[in-house]
Amino acid sequence: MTELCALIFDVDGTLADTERDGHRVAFNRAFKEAGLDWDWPVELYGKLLKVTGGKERMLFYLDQYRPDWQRPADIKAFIAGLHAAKTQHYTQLLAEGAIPLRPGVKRLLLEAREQGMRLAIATTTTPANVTALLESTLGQEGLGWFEAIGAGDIVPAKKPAPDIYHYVLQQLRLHPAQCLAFEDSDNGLKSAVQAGLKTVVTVNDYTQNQDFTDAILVLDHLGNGDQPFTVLAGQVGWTTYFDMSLARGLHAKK
Ligand code: XBP
Ligand code: MG
Repeated sequence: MTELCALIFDVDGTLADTERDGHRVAFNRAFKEAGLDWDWPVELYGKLLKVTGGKERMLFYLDQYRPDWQRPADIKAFIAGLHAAKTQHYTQLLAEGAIPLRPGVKRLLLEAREQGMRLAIATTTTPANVTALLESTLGQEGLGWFEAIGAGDIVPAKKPAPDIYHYVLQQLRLHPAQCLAFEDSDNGLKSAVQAGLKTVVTVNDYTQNQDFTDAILVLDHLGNGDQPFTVLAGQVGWTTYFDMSLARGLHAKK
């Protein structure tokens, strides 16, 4: 039987609930600062999340919701500048401690490290955002816990394409069968499953009604000893929180 060697985590929505109170707020600040009349309320942002990647999301917004907005000649450069400002606002928010890790994330990372499990990240978000989140929640050394970090534009096709997982697997020099992935969205799940990874989903407010048929387990969150998870799909036995023994059990399942 293939041994479980690594856990690969998505970032936004999985490690932390970053979208509503982090990315969305940062986008709106950047829009305001640039003198734009664009504004993304909580509900609209849920619809925009269909498109992964901040730059891609802004272009989608213009196409779908602001077709009459007069575009500058170099729209790509304009969006890139706006996105750089958004990243500044987002990393600032995180440095202020605005967004904590989701329940059970730090506990699982610590247990995995203790057992010599390799850790990696596969995300659509900008690398600076990953650094800001890990440093603000795990401290300066947090980034070093992850042996491979696949993020942002390092691959041309973002999730739901499997490219970012292919990249991370290559960095780790592991086969998909040796790893377990953690995601929170249908786009993320598609990406991981297409790369051949067994995937655990922890849902959030934006993703709870999406289709997670291909996940091996769907939970509300990873849980803790004093904060049991709710199983939305899949089998966990008597466990009330996600630990390495559950990870190994799921990985071994046919
Ligand atoms: C996350 C995203 C990201 C963030 C914004 O998707 O879609 O685009 O919302 O990040 P996933 P940037 O969790 O599936 O990786 O603005 O830095 O692109
Ligand atoms: Mg996500």
